[in-house]
Amino acid sequence: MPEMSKEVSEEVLLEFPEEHIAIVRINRPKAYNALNLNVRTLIAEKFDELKGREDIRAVILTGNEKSFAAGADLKEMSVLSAMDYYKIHVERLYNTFADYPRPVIAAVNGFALGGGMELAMISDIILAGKGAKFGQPEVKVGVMPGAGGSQRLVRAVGKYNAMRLCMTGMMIGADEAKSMGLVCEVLDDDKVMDRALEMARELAALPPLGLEHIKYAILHGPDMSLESALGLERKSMQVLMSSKDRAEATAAFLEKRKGTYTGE
Ligand code: CO8
Repeated sequence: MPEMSKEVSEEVLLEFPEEHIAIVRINRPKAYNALNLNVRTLIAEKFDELKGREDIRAVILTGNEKSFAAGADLKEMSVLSAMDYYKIHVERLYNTFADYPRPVIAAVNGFALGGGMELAMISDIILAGKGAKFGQPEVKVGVMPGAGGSQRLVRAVGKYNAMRLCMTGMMIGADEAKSMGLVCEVLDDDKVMDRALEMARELAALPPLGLEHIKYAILHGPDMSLESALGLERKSMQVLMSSKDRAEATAAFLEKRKGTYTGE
């Protein structure tokens, strides 16, 4: 990896606003949070760090008010040969985030384009400001989505919407993205982070093991046969039945009190 100056190393910030919650914030405002190699590497590093933090139960991935991330850094990419690009192994960086087992909320304001939309789609829940713009414009620079943009998108919104977005490279607004099932909630632009924190708080108060198993089953089940996926679901349910958190959650319900969970 190249040497990183302090300024460069702060292109992605890891914040802990309150107990059990982390924010991964893309911080490259001069380039609309375009994803250069440093930003991609730092996002992977932050999620790697969070994997070792059992106390963190929900993560918010966000950018700034103008841009979540405007895609790959086109200036940096323009000088890469195919072999340079291959050797970067972008998929390894994205996989470090995709493998993160606990809930991730993408809080999107402004542009989520190309690699930026791909990052949002690796998240589990997408919240967007009214002014957010989504798109997979790779075709306009002679390539195609290369970090899950075509594959996660078709699984999220179906063939025809995925074809329309990837083939035309058009941008769509938050309401349209919600109507096709990509965005979960559309909020006033200045309320996106408040809502993301509120949701993260709700998630952080739930049994973490249950959330991990739900995430795994929903991510992996659809690529299996229905019978295998139902088996995966059933086995996960059986594991959860033997967890301390299940006993505590049931007792809390019966005793009309709030449960406290350890993830065991
Ligand atoms: N990469 C590098 N710099 C960027 C990027 C980007 N993706 N997006 C914006 N910037 C920079 C601009 O170069 C400009 O910098 P400067 O002030 O130094 O000239 C600054 O941000 C402001 O940008 P604009 O002046 O263009 O601002 P506007 O408000 O007019 O427009 C947009 C904002 C709509 C976000 C516009 O900047 C835009 O369309 N950006 C590019 C979006 C895009 O196509 N992203 C890439 C998608 S492709 C991908 O992610 C993977 C494939 C990459 C393959 C590359 C092969 C060469």
